[in-house]
Amino acid sequence: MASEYWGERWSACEQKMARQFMETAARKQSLVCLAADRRTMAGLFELLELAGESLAALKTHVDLIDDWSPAVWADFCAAARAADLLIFEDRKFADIGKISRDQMAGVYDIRSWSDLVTAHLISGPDIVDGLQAGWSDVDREGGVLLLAQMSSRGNLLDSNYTKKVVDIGKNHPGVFGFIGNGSRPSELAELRSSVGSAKMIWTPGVNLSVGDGEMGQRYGSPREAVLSGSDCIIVGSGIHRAEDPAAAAHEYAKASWGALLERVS
Ligand code: S5P
Repeated sequence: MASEYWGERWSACEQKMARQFMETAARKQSLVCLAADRRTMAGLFELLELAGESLAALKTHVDLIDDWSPAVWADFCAAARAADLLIFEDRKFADIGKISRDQMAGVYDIRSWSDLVTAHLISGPDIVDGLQAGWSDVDREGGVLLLAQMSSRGNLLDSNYTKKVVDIGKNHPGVFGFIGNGSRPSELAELRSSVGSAKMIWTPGVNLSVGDGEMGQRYGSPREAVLSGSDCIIVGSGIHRAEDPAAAAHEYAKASWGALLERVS
């Protein structure tokens, strides 16, 4: 069933986790990854409860939660899994390989519950091996999303840097895919053409109200992002700050799924 919706992405992208994401997305008719940027555990549980059925994945920033504890976090991750969601910790690792491996452990023990993490490739390709070693240390598997572009204004990830990240990442089995900038559909389309079909591109900087956000964030339309080659829209404040997060999540699901059907048709 997922194969008919995803077209060439399904046939080219054989990684287990990518297939799992595409199947969940097809079942829920949504390409939405919620950026669950709330600062209390109660706020996170509430979001999951309200928006869960419209989501295809869940993105966390574990270090911004004021009342974090390992036990409550374990319950939260269990609730996310019960809602059939991959858990994506947006840690944006950037250190040398062996330190990144150790940073997967520590207080938050990211390796034990994350399916996906983000990393910058600024320190070189060993960071991917370090993160993969982190998951192996606890007999788990995971995938790395490399930041190839960013949505924030004035960022230093120019097209030359993007190209180098893609060249290294696209043939690395530990790389699940790339973060592309949803606020600039033309840049996203260029990214897709250099990545090819075999890796995911996930996209922050999308909102149903296009334009500038807070502190340099920029937004483009979810539909255009998907038509330009994005496989997943990462939506934060568009959902968690909406008056009715459930209705907002549903709107983003509809827009993103409709765009996938349009892209594949
Ligand atoms: O370039 C980026 C990369 C990421 S992962 N720009 C981003 O905004 N993000 C993340 O996406 C950011 O950390 C936040 O969690 C989310 C966007 O949130 P929003 O409220 O602006 O939709």
